[in-house]
Amino acid sequence: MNRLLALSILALILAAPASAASSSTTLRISALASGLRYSTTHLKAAHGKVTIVMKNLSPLQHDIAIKGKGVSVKGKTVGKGQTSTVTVTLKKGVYTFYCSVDSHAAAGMKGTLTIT
Ligand SMILES: [Cu+2]
Repeated sequence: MNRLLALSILALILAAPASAASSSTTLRISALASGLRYSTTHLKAAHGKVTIVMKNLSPLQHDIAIKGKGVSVKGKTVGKGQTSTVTVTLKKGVYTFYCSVDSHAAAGMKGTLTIT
C-alpha cells in the first residue's frame, strides 16, 4: 500500500470519533389550533445539527423559521394537519424560532431557542 494512502486512511480513522460526537437533535412543536401560538415558547438543544418539526393544528397557514447569530432559515408554509421542518447546524447561543407568515411572530408566534 502506498504510504500516502495509508496515512489518509489513518487520518480518517482518527477523525471519525470527532464527527460522531457532534450532536443531532430533533425538536417537535405544534402551531395551536386557535390563537397565533406555538405549543411552547422555549426550546433547548445541544449545539450541532438541530431540526424543528412543526405540526400545524390551526386552520391558518404557518411555518417554522430560525434566526439569530447570522443564521436565517425557514421551513415551508403549510396548512392544517401538515408539518413544516427546518434543519440547521447551530453553535452555542440564543436564537429565535418564529413563524414568518404575515405578522404572526409579532402577534406571539415566536420563542427562544437556546443552544448549549
Ligand atoms: Cu403563523
